[in-house]
Amino acid sequence: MRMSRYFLPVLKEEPADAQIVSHRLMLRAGMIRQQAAGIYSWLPLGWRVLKRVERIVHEEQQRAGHIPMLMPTLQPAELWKESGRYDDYGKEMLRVRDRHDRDLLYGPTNEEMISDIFRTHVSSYRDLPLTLYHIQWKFRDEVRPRFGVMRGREFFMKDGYNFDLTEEDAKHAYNRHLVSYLRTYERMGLRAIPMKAEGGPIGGDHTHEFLVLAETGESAVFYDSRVADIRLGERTIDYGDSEQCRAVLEEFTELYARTDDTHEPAVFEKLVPEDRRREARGIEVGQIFYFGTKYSEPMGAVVQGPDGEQTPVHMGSHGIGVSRLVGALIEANHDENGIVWPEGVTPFHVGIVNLRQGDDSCDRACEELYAALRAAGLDPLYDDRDERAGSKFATMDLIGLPWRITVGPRGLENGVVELTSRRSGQSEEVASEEAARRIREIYAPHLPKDVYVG
Ligand code: 5CA
Repeated sequence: MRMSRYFLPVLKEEPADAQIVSHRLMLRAGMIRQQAAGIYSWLPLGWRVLKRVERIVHEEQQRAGHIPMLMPTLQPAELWKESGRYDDYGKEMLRVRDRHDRDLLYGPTNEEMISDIFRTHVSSYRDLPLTLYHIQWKFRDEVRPRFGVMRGREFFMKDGYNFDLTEEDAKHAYNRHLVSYLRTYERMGLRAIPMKAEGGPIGGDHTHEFLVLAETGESAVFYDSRVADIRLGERTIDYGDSEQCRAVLEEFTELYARTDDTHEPAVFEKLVPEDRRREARGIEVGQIFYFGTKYSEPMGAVVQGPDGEQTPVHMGSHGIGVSRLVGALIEANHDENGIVWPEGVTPFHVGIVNLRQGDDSCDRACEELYAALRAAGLDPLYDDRDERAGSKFATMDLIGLPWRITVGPRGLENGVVELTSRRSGQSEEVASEEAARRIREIYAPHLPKDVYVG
């Protein structure tokens, strides 16, 4: 993309009404525009990050064997009356009436609808196990939408639903989701800690939330400091192997880590040595639930078991806050000059700054670099505007691309360009081809995997 042709409405001034850094930076970097309380347009730069996050979620879900689909945002009220949640959900649910006086609602989640799809099309245990998911906009009429996309009213969420014959199979699905979530967050360069939590309106007491530690987080968390050091890393996991998945769950959940909903001070003090006790704040970026037959029973999601008996399926649901993650990523990755994107989610892979637009050799070198990077399947953002160097650098720093290549007349005389890391601030002078090679190498592990992602 050429900056001169792009739509990047960066703000010069600090937005007055944004309380936390991610919200401020998303507004300043021209990523979002608020349209109503808790409802946002995703401007081109924000949309790119949202799509990168979404893609990683898709890839990791499909790697775990989960099947993508898409359900609508509007749902008929009848389905929710069957489960009893139409009344329970209260004011958080946005209710709509159509021209035929039929009651609809803007879906806050999809347990009912997926159970309806399941009961219509699945009748035998031979079709299990089955896990379906989608990534779709949700609406919850939050009392206090705040912090930009962190607590929106309309937000983008991945929600997945497993259907299993037995509790044991459903627990495997639960553990498999935990592993796939760990991988998902790690690929984004985030450390999210699974913590014992509460079921809330979704239900079930077998549930974990995934929390990214951040001072601005809305949840109070209590944990053993050692839990923050565990990584999944590059180990190979066979998602079909229930023992392997269970072992990962145990490794990540045996140490004390709880949100304030489940925190027990006496247990905390008993289990965790004083020097390892941590009290902090966190952003909830996902939650997994096992709730047995809570929805399948009232909604008739039953299959014929091996013994010929009709039996309600065991279910769980699993959510990732895709739009919230964009804010959480910025909370975890910024400095005083702006955002610092991890390579896995950056909106563009590298910025090219032309220090003397209109100079033949500078223009030519930039064009060659731009073409070479694009030919390698990368997305460079080329600042080809006729602006001062200082202003170009400030914009690049604000929008946070992890790498910048600066092309100027003096360097070119010596056959070099400057390659700068946004995170460390360190620069190196290298030949232009070498800069392109390095960028290709850095991004090789981050390029889209060979999975269908709609
Ligand atoms: N049905 C279950 C699992 S699919 C469910 O809805 N879970 S949830 O309520 O925990 O939501 C899943 C994730 O969506 C949360 O972990 C959080 O990251 C995100 N989320 C929830 N509410 C909001 C909101 N108001 N704004 C932004 N993200 C949200």
